[in-house]
Amino acid sequence: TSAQIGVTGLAVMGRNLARNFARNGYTVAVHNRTPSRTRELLAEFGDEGEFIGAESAAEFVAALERPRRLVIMVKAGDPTDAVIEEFAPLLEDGDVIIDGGNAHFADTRRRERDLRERGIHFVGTGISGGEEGALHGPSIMPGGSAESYESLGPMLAKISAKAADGAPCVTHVGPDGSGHFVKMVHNGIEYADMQLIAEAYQLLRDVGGRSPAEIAEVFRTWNTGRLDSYLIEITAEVLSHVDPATGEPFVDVVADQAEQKGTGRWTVQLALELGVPVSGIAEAVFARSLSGHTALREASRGLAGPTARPLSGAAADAFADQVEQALYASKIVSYTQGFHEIAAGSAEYGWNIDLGAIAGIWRGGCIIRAAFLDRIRAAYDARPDLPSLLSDETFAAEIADAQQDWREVLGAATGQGVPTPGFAAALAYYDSLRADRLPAALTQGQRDYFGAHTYRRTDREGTFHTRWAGDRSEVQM
Ligand code: NBP
Repeated sequence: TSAQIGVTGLAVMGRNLARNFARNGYTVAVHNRTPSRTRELLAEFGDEGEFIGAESAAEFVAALERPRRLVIMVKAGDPTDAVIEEFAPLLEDGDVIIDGGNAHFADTRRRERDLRERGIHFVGTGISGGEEGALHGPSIMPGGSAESYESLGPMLAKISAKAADGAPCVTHVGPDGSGHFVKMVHNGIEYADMQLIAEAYQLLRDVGGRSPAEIAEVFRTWNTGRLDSYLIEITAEVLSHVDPATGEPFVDVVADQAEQKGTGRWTVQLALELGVPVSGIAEAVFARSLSGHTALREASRGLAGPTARPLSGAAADAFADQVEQALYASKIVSYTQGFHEIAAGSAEYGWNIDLGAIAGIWRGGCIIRAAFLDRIRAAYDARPDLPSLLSDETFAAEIADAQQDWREVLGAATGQGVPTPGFAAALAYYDSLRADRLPAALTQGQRDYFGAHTYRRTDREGTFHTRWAGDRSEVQM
């Protein structure tokens, strides 16, 4: 027999992905640089389905039916190139390499171009959902040729997560780097979601006067409403956990320094290059970075601030409701920014990405899965050319309902000195977009003053400059 799919790289992700294919009835060839990992997989999980263990690259390739489909699940970066160079010479026209690692989309574009010239399809595939997702059903974001997706798509659909309506959480995102690009923005949105939740927690604690266990209950309630999502659910779990060693709330014994692996930073770097304001995601990346500056924080500890006056009783309950409104409104803004970046990337690289389909495949399996994504999908399905999620009537109406509370929460936060960079950036974005006039007019005037950068006028066509150093008369350029 031959295998319909192969997986090379059998650390946590690759191993679980291989098991997922096998459990779904596919014969899976498995290979790893260090062969002991392959043997371990066969010994521990060999009875879950049909596996063909391969110890060498040649054996692995020979085990695959044609066109060969081989999934690479190794550490992203140089290891991916090393593995491609090991296997590509053994492949034939029409074979398909699927990179399921967290590659930067620019690397994926380079690899795809190079392999296409050698007659091999390269499918850069974002996979979200961690270890558990890889085993039980991840959200899958493949980018590559339409031809390769014909045979690969049904297999990915089978192993993917299913949304509540049963739809598989996979779609052909578009050509070359589009899948990894969308995965990158997914992670950026994940950073923003996590930051907003963290700010909500801090507000409920410092302003709302609640304990972590009480806040866990608040999140549990929110999770039954429009904020229903994986991240809200796990937030309640983390907040209600008590440290077994000290009996203290777990959240109080964990060092308050959040680390990062880089996909959030990539999202912001790309947004800067594409000129897309993703201020919420940027604040989330900066908040993690600030948390790690321990010396700077230590040196700043004595700086002046207001005294906190925690609420209680009915006022605390009312405040919690307002925080829910602020969190929800800010979340709409984060997704608005993330989808703007995907639309901009799609336009820049000619990917023709269907934004509704992306919202659809994030409904299950991935870290940002949420009931809310169903509505984003519906908004883009109804109007694929929607300029922004904020221009969708339903979201606009919800923000209209939330905005006063959103402002009052930020008022309380600044008044009591609780940092809320995510909430604040989201509101500033919202107010900037809806403003009739922005002070950008003054900025442009300053630019003309010191650098003769010129300006346009509201009342006439053309480009103008004022002779600031001379008689201040205006010239048309
Ligand atoms: P790791 O990222 O820890 O990579 C370990 C694997 O890479 C092992 O199979 C290792 O082989 C192999 N490898 C390395 Br390292 N260098 C190699 C080389 N030069 N040639 C051949 N193989 C090499 O594994 P992971 O955590 O399972 O993640 C796999 C990929 O999936 C990564 O790109 C990751 O970013 C991505 N991802 C991870 C998650 C997650 O939750 N962990 C989620 C989504 C995506 P060895 O056994 O011989 O050392």
